[in-house]
Amino acid sequence: MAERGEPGADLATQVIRVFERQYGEPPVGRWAAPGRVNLIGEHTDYNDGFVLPFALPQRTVVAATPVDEPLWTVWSEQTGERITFDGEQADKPGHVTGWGSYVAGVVWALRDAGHPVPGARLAVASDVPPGAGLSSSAALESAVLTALADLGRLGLPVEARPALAQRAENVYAGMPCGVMDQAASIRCRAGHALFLDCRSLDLEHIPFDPATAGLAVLVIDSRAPHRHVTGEYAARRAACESAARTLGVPALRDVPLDGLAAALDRLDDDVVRHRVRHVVTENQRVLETVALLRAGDVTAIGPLMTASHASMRDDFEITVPEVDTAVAAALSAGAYGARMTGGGFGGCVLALVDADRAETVADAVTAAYVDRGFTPPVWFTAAPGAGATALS
Ligand code: GAF
Repeated sequence: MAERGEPGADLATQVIRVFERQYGEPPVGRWAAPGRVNLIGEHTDYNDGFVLPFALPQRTVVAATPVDEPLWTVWSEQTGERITFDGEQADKPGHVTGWGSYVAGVVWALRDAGHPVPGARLAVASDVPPGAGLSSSAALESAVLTALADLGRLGLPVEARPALAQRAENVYAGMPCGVMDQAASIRCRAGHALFLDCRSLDLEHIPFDPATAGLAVLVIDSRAPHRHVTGEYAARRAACESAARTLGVPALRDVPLDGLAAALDRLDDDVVRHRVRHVVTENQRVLETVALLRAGDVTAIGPLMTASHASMRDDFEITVPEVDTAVAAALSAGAYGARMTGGGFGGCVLALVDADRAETVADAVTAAYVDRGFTPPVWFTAAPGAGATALS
């Protein structure tokens, strides 16, 4: 299996050259925001529940300079495209499409909230792989939001930023995601996982440094083709919201674990019962994972990760054969726990392993892929990195 190259290395320098090539002068500043993995707590965010992501070293870097009119020009080094939109176009959700919708969406969300967003020239470079479930869109939104907030001296509190970036994605780009990815990209701290209550947006930085315990988090990109992701995601969200209405609670977060059996009895659709069981048990697994990490017992979170995967596979039905194969092979090769991370239907698998066995476990996953005739996966090990920031 191929190992990905060293992330993040010289993107910050590269983006200056890219900006100069596009606009003929150096940028006023540079800002960066990371992709993320979620250690545990999947599809709990839009149910007002708990999540535990950490930021990746891979990040999106934006170089920018303000201009005097409400006009945004954006070059993407990844796609080799340049887009331009004005205030009127930014004010029409859906007008700018593709990757540009995440940029225009941020401008829209800021303007809609009454902020005097400056026009700007921007250049974007990123090593967050797109389509791998590592939140490349949230990294782009968060980097652009951080850049525009600084350029316009908007005085935007960091606590308010994730919800604005989420609105960009929900309303402008049309993806009904929760707040986890934007919160992770903006608020994570190096060496920590982010324990977030998605209802109150209260958060706690939980120390999480697998390397000091001789461990590693292996991130395996399943390379499964993403199919119908937005539609399936929206369907899961709708099922959860309708179940909450039937149960007479504001959100599934309000169904306690010891009230789960009674709640399930009140639902007459078997599929919906499975969805509810996933969310309620997953919230509990997040709380138990946090308790174990607070106690410094990192390997003990393995079984919770594996139980989370089983719940996503059997109850929430968001896994695909590639990720199930990767999880099973990683566990057989000695991982303490393994699970798919992110929205599902492909994306990445996390495996908690002894650091000196990372390659062996990755090789075992490759062998299982070869047996099944799947496209070979790509892997890297990830230590928790920092959230969005200005670069000096
Ligand atoms: C995607 C979404 F964008 C998040 O909000 C979250 O719901 C996640 O899927 C599943 O936990 O990444």
